[in-house]
Amino acid sequence: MTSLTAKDKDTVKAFWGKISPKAAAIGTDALVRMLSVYPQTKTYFSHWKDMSPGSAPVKKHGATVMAGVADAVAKIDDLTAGLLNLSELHAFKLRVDPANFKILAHNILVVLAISFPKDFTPEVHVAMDKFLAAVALALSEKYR
Ligand code: HNI
Repeated sequence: MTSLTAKDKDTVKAFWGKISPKAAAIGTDALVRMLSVYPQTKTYFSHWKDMSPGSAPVKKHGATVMAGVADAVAKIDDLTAGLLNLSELHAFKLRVDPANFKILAHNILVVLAISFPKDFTPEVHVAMDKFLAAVALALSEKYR
């Protein structure tokens, strides 16, 4: 994986600054897409009362996931250490197949592109793609 340059990091932080007020809605949309386009991901959420688009648990978890991404933006200089506890939780408690991190990262990227067509320049696209790939990799750390 190509690592984030100093310029990429600045681009991620600036773009995040713009979109963070809408983070919960972005997370919800990304989760809805993930569950619908990659239905195998639904197995992890079978304990929810309602997994349908716009349901309370989907909205709540959309906000939760994006709070995790916000935390990752803050820890962008050392994602492996910064996300170690979250990685441990997903690996040993939730037992999420790490292939799914890339799937959610892709869905977040799609929602960002759709929601912010003007701000989502090629430069932002590449920086966010690299950042989300780095987040997915950091979350996979405890599986090794
Ligand atoms: Ni994930 C819980 C962050 C990808 C399944 N997840 C969380 C929590 C955060 C979080 C934060 C709450 C932790 C806590 O309670 O302390 N998850 C993230 C991030 C990503 C991610 C930042 C990737 C960008 N999680 C995924 C994926 C799956 C997943 C891809 C499965 C397909 N996560 C879960 C499940 C829970 C969870 C399941 C518990 C939710 C619940 O309601 O029980």
